[in-house]
Amino acid sequence: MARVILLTSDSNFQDKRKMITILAGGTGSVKLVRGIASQTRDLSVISNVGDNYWLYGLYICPDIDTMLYGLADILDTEKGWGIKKDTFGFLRQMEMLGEETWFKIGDRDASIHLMRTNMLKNGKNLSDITEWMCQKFAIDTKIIPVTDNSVETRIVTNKGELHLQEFWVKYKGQDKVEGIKYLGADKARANPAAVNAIHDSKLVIIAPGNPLTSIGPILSIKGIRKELAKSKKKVVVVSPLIGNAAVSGPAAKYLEAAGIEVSVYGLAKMYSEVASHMIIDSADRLHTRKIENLDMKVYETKIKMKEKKDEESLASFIMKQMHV
Ligand code: FO1
Repeated sequence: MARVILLTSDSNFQDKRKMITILAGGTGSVKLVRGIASQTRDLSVISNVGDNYWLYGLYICPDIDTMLYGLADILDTEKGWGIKKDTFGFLRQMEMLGEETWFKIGDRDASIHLMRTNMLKNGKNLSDITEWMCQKFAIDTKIIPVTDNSVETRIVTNKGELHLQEFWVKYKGQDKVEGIKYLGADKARANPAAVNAIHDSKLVIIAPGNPLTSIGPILSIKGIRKELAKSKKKVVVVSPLIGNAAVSGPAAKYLEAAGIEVSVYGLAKMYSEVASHMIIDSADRLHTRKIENLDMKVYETKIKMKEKKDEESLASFIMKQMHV
């Protein structure tokens, strides 16, 4: 009897039976994405766009770029953003020309923003540009901006409202946070590729990104939230908290301002509409029973990813528990 062997060399080939989608933004997310990417090629990443920022006429997409650099293994892992060993000649020149230089754009990093901005001006959308960048960096993982429309994360402080980058980088997160807004989210159209990725995946992971400034803007888009709620049974959240502190970054400050309890239980309540499983740190096991009462299945493990081997072992743990 003849045997048919299907061979494919198409790097875009994806086996939908095993496809994994990760909702991501920021440094914590990149570590987990790298871990999962080390085990499968059938991976899509839906990226936050809320912290995108226009500066010197350049369109900067920090979460997309951090993901690109992380997967291409050129990320400056000390800082958690930018390209390792980048130089800053461009920025020094901008300073000499009298511009503000609080946002540290490296020379190689600048070329990405420049290309992106030119491509936007030539009529391409952010999804096409990001796909092109993935090809240039020879990345198998699909990076999908959650929307091609503008959604801007604004931090409401006691001194007024600021773009996230201004609040966190320019003013070093000093002011009292009174709230968070996702400007444009109500009108933004969910990227159809993102909705399809959620629909087609066997497993959807909400990465351990900042719940309100990395994941929040993604969930603020109606089409995404609706698809996740429908797919809830295959959605797992990875906690970005251990105890009442974030593994990294200002998550606790934003959660407090939004009136959300800073604990894995507070997060579980926040995510319970769109997820049915949660990975928490073993140190938080006291909350397990309460989270299970929200009809969520809980898995305890070590969630801190200091080294590559931690990224890979957390990824294996998730895939094993979720039967992928
Ligand atoms: N974060 C900083 O704390 N300081 C910076 O000067 C800075 C520059 C920067 C340049 C490009 C880029 O893609 C990211 C950059 N970030 C910087 C990180 C960024 O502000 C945030 O961490 C993310 O937006 C949150 O995900």
